[in-house]
Amino acid sequence: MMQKVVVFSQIDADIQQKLEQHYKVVNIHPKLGDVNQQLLEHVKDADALIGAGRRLNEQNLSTATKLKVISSVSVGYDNYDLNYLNQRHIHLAHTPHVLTETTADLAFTLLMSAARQVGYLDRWTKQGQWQRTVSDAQFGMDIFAKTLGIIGLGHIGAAIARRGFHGFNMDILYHNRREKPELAQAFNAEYCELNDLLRRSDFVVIAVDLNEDSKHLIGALELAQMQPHAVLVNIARGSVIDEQALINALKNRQIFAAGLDVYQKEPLTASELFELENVIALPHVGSATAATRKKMAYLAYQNLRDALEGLVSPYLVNPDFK
Ligand code: 8YV
Repeated sequence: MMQKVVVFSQIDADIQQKLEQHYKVVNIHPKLGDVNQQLLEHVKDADALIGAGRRLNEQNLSTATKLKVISSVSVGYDNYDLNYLNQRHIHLAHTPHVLTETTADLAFTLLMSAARQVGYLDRWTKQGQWQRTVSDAQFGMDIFAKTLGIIGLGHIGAAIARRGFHGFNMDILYHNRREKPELAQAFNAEYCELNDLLRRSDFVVIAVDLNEDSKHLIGALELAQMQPHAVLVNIARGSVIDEQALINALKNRQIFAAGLDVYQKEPLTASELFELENVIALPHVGSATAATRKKMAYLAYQNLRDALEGLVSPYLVNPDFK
């Protein structure tokens, strides 16, 4: 009997086709009604789930009787109740590495756009405001040879450091759960306590996983440490920042600008952040190039197949259900 796979978000068409060649496939879609109800119904006899961008926990997995694996098309896995999955002996797989460089590129896109007020100036120019030589209201911040502080020196953080060090001759500071001497040497990077990094950096990029330790890591007190010409970039998860504190800091010009790809609530159709000229706001597109999303989908498909064939993929978050 064919194993059953539930696809809980839109995935690459080629991968959808591969799944349908090997498994009985059911697609969840908001157009078909309440998604949690669809999940409770279709996971009952599902062997695997694949997708991204949806919280999966006891609320929508409690009816699963034979679920072996959730294969997430993402590197982050804060959407999943890992403790519950471990209790239920359900493997969780993710897609690290294939998206590292693409996401690091996006981080620098936000850094440079925020530094040079690209969003505001694009709107200003298109509105016909450019009627004389620009003035200090249109000036930006220099990037070359400035100080880049990276919070979270994982694979993506290291790729961002590489861009800053080799591409822009920047001084690299980093804050991380543990020091990384090999990376420190590669980029002449200095480990800092968080407040020290915030005080000394011209650019602060958040690249940490979201977990109990990093939730609201950046709040009003931390933002107050930053310099008024500093730029904050977040390509990690929105909840690493206290979003209201950020809005206040931007409104009060405590920092120069913010470049954001993630938000406490997603998707986000309205926010005070969107009314601020010193915010570049993107819709969680860190890994969103066609090539990278195809690589992620293919890796997620491989992870699913490995798990259903009883193989221990190196991309399991909980190989031993711990
Ligand atoms: C995903 C991401 O596309 O990989 C991650 O953790 O944040 C993105 O690359 C996103 O999670 C999908 O919702």
